[in-house]
Amino acid sequence: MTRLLSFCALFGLSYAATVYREWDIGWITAAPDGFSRPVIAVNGQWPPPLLEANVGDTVVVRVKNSLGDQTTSLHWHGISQRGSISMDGAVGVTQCPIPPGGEFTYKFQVDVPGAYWWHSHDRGQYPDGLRGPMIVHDYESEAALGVDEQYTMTISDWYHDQMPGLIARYLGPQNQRGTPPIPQSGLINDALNPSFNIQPGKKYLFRIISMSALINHFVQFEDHNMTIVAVDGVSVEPRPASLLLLAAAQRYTVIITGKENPTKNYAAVARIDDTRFPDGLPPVNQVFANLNYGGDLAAAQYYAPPTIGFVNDMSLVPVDAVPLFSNVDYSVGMTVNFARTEGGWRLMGSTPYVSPKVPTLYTAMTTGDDAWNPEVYGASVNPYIFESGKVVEIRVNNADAAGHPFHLHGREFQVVGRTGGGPAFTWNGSIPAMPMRRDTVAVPGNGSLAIRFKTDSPGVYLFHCHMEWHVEAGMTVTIIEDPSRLQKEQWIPDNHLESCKALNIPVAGNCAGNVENLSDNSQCNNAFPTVHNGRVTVSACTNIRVIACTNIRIGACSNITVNT
Ligand SMILES: [Cu+2]
Repeated sequence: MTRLLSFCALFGLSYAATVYREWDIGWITAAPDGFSRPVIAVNGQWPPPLLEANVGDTVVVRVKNSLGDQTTSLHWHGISQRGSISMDGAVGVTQCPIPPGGEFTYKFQVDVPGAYWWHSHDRGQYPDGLRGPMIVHDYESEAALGVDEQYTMTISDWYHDQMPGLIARYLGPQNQRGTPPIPQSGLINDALNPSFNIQPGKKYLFRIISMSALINHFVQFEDHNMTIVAVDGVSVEPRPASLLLLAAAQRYTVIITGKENPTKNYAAVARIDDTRFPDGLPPVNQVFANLNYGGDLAAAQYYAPPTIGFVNDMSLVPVDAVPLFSNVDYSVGMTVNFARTEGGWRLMGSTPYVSPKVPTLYTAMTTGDDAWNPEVYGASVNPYIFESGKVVEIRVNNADAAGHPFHLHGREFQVVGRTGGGPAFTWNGSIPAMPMRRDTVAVPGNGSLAIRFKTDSPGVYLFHCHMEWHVEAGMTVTIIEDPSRLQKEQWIPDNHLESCKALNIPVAGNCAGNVENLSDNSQCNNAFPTVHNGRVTVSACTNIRVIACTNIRIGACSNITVNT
């Protein structure tokens, strides 16, 4: 037995490899929908590369920022970053921005197979093109699916203007209704009408990845049924489907089978969710991919799939059958809302998130036992500090009429409840015994959401809406897990600190860089002042309870109750 185990260990080791990339990030011109505009490319190429690795591999990406006029960063969406939280790529959270001319190395292990993506996590930058798919392969589980070929299918919205100007207008006082900019096009694989070759009777795995900044897409394969086999990075029991709804950053992995007797080439459509725009959607390029059977068959045409009847993701069951995380240790409530501020309109979590002067991870690493005190991080990052080995429940109450896709960095969570938003989203009140897990989930308009996860990896993790406009508007909170263990077990690479040095960003102390009086956060970047807008109730920090928690001190929000 021992000999067998040793052999297996050796055998397994021989497969773990290092995937090494050097990415020079800079501007080029591209016209994916026929309109030429500057886009952010990798090594002079746009669309940027697909990043592929095998489970267990170490990924090393050495970045050079050649943008000239902007800082940058790269986030690896859905990757756990266990033991490597400094590689998460979120500017102001786990790193300083990479300055123009700067270099920065990301190094992390990929431990769960599935469909992921990478994107800039700085200045609302990724809709300018700096995003791409990332696939972690596991040949054993892929072979078990019995597919003949694998395709990656990204879907996104696309703007003709660049983000810095769009963000300024969105957040500015002239945007009286807080309306996000409307994209000009949808894209599939960064084109209007790409093709996937299909042969009769063959089985194809499609990894469908939303890289949207705003738009939800309804996805349907004309006259072909899908079988869902994974949601985000979680394999699920096979589930037939004819229609999917993907919000920004969500992924579905599906299997389709080529028709035995195709009578034409068929469309794989990604319909922009116009139901979100009650005043109507301005003309946009709706996109479809060509399921190409070849020969003399008629070309595929766009058609509008229905907007009802999409799969309720809560009905999916993870293959690993992880049971409900019971015995909740921390129960946290957050309200999502519109609020008017002096600078214009913003959306808020408990308060609108404002990036601190010191990246929150660096504060957690350098403030000793005070790293358990929320005051050290400042109210404007909405800090929640949890011990390891606990079960956390987050309840999101959405007072806004529109839905929002919430993403938790670093781990998948169980979706245990959801209400509102119409029949497809109705939750009957019972908690599933084996809840669906994913890393990005939509809370419906005027609805609510409850998720649970285990704190099993010390680090600093954002929880935020993945509509990039709402990130810029502050719909973000920060989760800090066990800073004491973090200080003992992890470190910040020197090349990361070089970026801070070049930009004169402090790397130690509280949110203001104060290393002497850690609880003095008066010099930290402050929360946006809010004004009641007359439409919805602004309720910062309501409904927050922290229970069964022994060594937490609350200072950031005045009306949190703590039951020890
Ligand atoms: Cu949002």
